[in-house]
Amino acid sequence: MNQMLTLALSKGRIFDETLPLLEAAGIHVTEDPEKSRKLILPTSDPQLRVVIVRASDVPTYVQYGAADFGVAGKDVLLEHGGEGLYQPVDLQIAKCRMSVAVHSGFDYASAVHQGARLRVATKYVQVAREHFAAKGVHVDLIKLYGSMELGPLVGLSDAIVDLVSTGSTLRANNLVEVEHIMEISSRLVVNQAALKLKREKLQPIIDAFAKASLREK
Ligand code: PRT
Ligand code: MG
Repeated sequence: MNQMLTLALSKGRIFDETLPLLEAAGIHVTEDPEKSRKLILPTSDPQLRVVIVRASDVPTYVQYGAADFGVAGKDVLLEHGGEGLYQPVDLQIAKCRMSVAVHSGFDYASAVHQGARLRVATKYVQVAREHFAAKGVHVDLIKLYGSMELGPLVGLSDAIVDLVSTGSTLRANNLVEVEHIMEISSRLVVNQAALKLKREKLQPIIDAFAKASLREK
């Protein structure tokens, strides 16, 4: 039986922080995606290859079985919906938080208190919609695909919902965090059919990732 496995990763922090987990499973990725233009990378295990995709596309590749498993941020999974995905392990990598931020001169608390309708720019419309609905704050959501931080600076929006790790991007742009929505980390996601059909090959890797990720906590 063919037990070839395909792992979907995005370049950058997810790739970098998944490498030690792969190492813990005895797997080395032999090429650096930052240097290579290849989209399919071989590994030291002839039965495992890595495909490099956009972070927000990882759940889609795994959902359709084009990749058997992958690593995706909770932010990405909440927007995707997680349909068809088994999420066995919180890998505790690529950690950050999702927050509401405004221009330092904007009085968010009193705008909310007065029941003002707020314009909020974000890539995370599902999470933002639920967050403000739960608070009873009326918002017009403006979907962006990047550089949310610019929104309040040029009058596109009153607030943004974005990921924050060190806070230096907010500080550099004179923005302040006014609400903390949730903690974010990356999860292992597995195609449900692959888990059944390729369990013999997949389970030891899932177990090694779970064990190694305990050390990240
Ligand atoms: O960059 P690209 O548009 O290709 O895609 P992406 O942004 O979805 O991918 P990538 O690789 O940047 O992020 C992958 C995952 O890493 C995200 O889905 C998150 O789960 C996680 N992660 C962890 C982060 C951050 N930390 C983070 N700081 N993703 C993005 N950021 C950005 C944030 O959006 C903001 O612009 O970094 C900036 C803030 O960083 P600080 O350190 O200045 O606060
Ligand atoms: Mg990015």
